[in-house]
Amino acid sequence: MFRPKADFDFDEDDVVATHEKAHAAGLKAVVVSLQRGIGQMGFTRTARTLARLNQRDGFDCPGCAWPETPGHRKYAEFCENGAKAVAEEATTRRVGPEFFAQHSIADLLERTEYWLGQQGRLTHPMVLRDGATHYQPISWESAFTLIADELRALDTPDSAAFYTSGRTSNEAAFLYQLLIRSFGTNNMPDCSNMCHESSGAALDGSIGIGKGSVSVPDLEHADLILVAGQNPGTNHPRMLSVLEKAKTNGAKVIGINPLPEAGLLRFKDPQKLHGVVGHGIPISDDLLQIRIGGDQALFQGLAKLLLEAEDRNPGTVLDRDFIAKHCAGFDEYAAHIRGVDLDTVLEATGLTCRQIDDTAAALLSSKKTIICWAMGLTQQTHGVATIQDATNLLLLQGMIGKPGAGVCPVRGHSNVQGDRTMGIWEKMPESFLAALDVEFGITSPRHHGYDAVNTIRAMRDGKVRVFMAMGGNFVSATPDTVVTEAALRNCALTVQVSTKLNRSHLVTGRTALILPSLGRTDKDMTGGRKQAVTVEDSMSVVHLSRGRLTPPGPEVRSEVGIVCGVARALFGPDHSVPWARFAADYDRIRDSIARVVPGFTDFNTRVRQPDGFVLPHPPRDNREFKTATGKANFVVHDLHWLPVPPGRLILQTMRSHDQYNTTIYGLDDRYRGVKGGRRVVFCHPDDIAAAGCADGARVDLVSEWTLPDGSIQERRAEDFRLVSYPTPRGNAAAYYPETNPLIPLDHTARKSNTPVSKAVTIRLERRA
Ligand SMILES: Nc1nc2c(c(=O)[nH]1)N[C@H]1C(S)=C(S)[C@@H](COP(=O)(O)OP(=O)(O)OC[C@H]3O[C@@H](n4cnc5c(=O)[nH]c(N)nc54)[C@H](O)[C@@H]3O)O[C@H]1N2
Ligand SMILES: Nc1nc2c(c(=O)[nH]1)N[C@H]1C(S)=C(S)[C@@H](COP(=O)(O)OP(=O)(O)OC[C@H]3O[C@@H](n4cnc5c(=O)[nH]c(N)nc54)[C@H](O)[C@@H]3O)O[C@H]1N2
Ligand SMILES: [Mo]
Repeated sequence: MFRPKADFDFDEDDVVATHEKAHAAGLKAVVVSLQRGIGQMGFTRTARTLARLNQRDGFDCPGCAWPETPGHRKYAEFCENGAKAVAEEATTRRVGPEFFAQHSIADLLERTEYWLGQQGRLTHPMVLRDGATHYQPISWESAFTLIADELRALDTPDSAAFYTSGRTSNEAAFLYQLLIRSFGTNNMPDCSNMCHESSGAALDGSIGIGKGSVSVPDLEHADLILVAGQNPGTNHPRMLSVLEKAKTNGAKVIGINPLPEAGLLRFKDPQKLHGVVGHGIPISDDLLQIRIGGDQALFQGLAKLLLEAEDRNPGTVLDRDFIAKHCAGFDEYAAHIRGVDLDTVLEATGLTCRQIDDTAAALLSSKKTIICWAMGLTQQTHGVATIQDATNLLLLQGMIGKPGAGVCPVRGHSNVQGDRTMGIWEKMPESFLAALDVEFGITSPRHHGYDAVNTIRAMRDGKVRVFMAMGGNFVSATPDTVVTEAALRNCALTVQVSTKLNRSHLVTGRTALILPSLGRTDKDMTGGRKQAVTVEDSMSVVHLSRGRLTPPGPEVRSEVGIVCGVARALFGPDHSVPWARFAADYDRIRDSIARVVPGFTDFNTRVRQPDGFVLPHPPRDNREFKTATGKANFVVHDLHWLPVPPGRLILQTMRSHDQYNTTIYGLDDRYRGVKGGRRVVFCHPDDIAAAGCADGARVDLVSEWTLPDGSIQERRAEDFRLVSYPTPRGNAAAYYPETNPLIPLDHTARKSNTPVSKAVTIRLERRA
C-alpha cells in the first residue's frame, strides 16, 4: 500500500531514468488511483469519493476541463490523475494554527512545493502581520475588515489586482468580478492569461468566439483528428477513451509533438477488460515529432499542399461554397500561402517531405477533421498566429459548423472556461459591462485592467499595492520567479483564498492573509442550506456540482461566502448588490447570471436537467461568425519559427505525470520513465554529447535573453540531471514550476501576452 515518506526531501542522486517504454493508463493507473486515495484519506472515504466523481448527482472533477460524455456517464468516470486531484483535496491531513505556530515563514520558505502541498488542508483564517515571523489566527470578521481598510486606503482602485485560478465555480467567479468592478477596477489577472489566452485571442479574431466548436460526439465521429501540443495521457486522460472510440469508428489520429508522449502512442482503457490486460491499442496512426515552435510552418505547409491539390483537381479539395458564403480574406490568404517555401517548412518542423505529404493526404481524404491543441501551441511567441493558421487550414475545407469537424482547444483547469464566461477578464466587452450595470445599479470601470504579466510589472513598479488571489499559486505559476517574488514583496497586502498551503503564502506583502476555502468535493452549507455550484467544461456544457464530504473544519468557508464577506466589509450593508441574499441562496446568484450573461436564460431550471445544458456557439450552431467582417476570417500571418542558435537549446517547460500545475503529487513521471526526482532535463543524445556531457550528468540551465540594446541577460536554474531522450535535436524539456526562474517576464506571446513557457533559449553548463 502507498505509504507517504516521512521526509519528502529527496536527493537528486536518487533520480532514475528507466527509459522504459510506456503506454498510458491500464491496470497500473487504477492501482495508483486507489493508493493515492487511501494514503491521503483512508479506504472508506476513497471509495465514497471516487464513486461521486463526475456523476450526475456528484461533483465535477477538479482535475481537468475535459467533458463527460453526455448520457453515457459510467459508474466510475474518473482517471488516475483525476483521482490524484481528488485525493489532494479530500485528504484528512490538516494545516491549522498549531502548524503555523510550529513553522516560521523562514522555515517554510526552505521547503519544496511538494512538501508544502503534502501537509494537508488549511483550516483557519491566518494573518502574517508586518514584521512577524509566523502566521497567527485571525477571525473572519477582522480579516474582512483588514482587507476593506487596505483597499479603501489606496489612491485609486487600480492599485489593487485580483487573481483567479480556474477552479472557482461560476457563482463565486460571477460574484468576485462583481465585487472587483463595484470597487472600481478591471485588474483581473487569471490563470487563463498563462494558459489558453492565445486560443481565445486567435479564435475570437478568426471565428468570432474564443471557445472550441466541437462536442464529444463530434470527436467520436470525426474522420481525422490532429492532436497538437498536448499530452492527453497525463493531462486529459479521459480524452483517450474518446479518441479510442473515434478510432473504433474509423478515425485517423495524428499526434504532433516534439516528444513521443505515452498517451499519443498507446492507450489501455482501465474501464475495459482489454485495457487492463495486453498492450493497449495504438492511438496515433502517425506521430509527427515536430521541432518546438514549428507548428505554424506545418499548418501553412499543409495549406499549400491543399491549394496545390485543388489546382490539380479543381473543385475536389476546397469547400468553395463555404468559403464564398461564410469566409472573408480567402484570396489574400491563398496568395500568401502559395508563397510559402516548403524547404523552410521542412527546416522549421524538422519533419520529412513524406510525413508532410502523408498528413496532407489524410486531410484530403477526410470529410470531417478536428484539430485539438493545448499548451504546446498557446505558450509560444507566435501562438496566436499558429492557432489562426490551424483555423485557416480547417476553413479551407469548410471544417467548422458541421458534425464531426471543428476547432478543439483543450482547456486546463476544470472551470477556467466558465470563469471567463462569468466575466473574469481584464477586458470584458461593453455589452457585458452594460448588462452588469443595469442589473446591479453600479458603474463598472470601462478602461482595461492588468493581465497576469502586467500585474507583475505593476507590483514591481509600485503601482499595485494590494493583491488578492481566488485560488491558485501565483508566485510559482508565473514566469521570472525572482522578479515576481520581489514584486509581491513590494505590496502592502497580499491575500490568498486557498485550499492547500503553497509558496504564494510565503512570499507576501507587508501584511498577508490566508483565507481557507472549501473545494469541489466539500459539502457547502453556506447560509445554513445545502448549496450546489455550476461549472462549464471545455465544450461549453454547463452542469451542477455538489460536494459531499465533510469540510476540513468548521471555520472553512465557501468562496461565495468569502467574496460576500469582503463585500460587506467594503461596501457596508446598504450596497446596491444584495450580497447577503446571494450568500444565503446560490439560486439567487444564478437568477442574476441569467439576466447578465448571454446563453443563461432559465439557468436554474436548465442546469438541473440530467446533463446540464450547452451554451450557444454561433459558428457551431449556425455557421454564424460574429467577427468584425461578419464572416469567418482567413487571417494572414508571416511565418515564424525557432532556429536554434549554435551551442544553445530551445527549452519547453511542461508537466510530469505526477503533478497538477504547481501541486506536486509525487516525484515520478511514469510514462516518461523517470523516478524519484523532478530536476531533470530531457535532451537529445547528440546534444548531450555536444555539450561534452554524458547521460545522467548534472548541469545548470542558463537562459539567455536579448535586451532591446542587444545585450544578453542571463537567468539560472541549478542542478538538473541530463536525461537522454527522443526529443528533436536542439530541443530540450524540463518540468515547471522549477524552471520558471528561467523565463523572462517580457518573453510573452504576441497579442495574448501569454508567457512563452514552451520556448526558452538556454545553454547547458556542466557542474563541477
Ligand atoms: N494531471 C494533470 N492534469 C492537468 C494539469 C496538470 O498539471 N496535471 N494541468 C491542467 C492545465 S491548467 C492545463 S492548461 C492542461 C495542460 O495540458 P498540456 O498542454 O498537455 O500540458 P503540458 O505538460 O504543458 O504539455 C504540453 C505538450 O506540448 C508539447 N509541446 C511543447 N512544445 C511544443 C511545440 O512547439 N509544438 C507542439 N506541437 N507540441 C509542443 C509537449 O511535448 C507536451 O506534450 O492540463 C490540465 N490537466
Ligand atoms: N513554466 C510554466 N509555467 C506555467 C505553465 C507551464 O506550462 N509552464 N502553465 C501555466 C498554466 S496552463 C496555468 S493554468 C497556470 C496555473 O496556475 P494556478 O492556477 O495559479 O496554479 P495551481 O498550481 O493550479 O494552483 C494550486 C493552488 O490552488 C489552490 N486551490 C486548489 N483548489 C482550490 C479551490 O477549489 N479553491 C481555492 N480557493 N483554491 C484552490 C490550492 O491552494 C493550490 O495550492 O500555470 C501556468 N504556468
Ligand atoms: Mo492551464
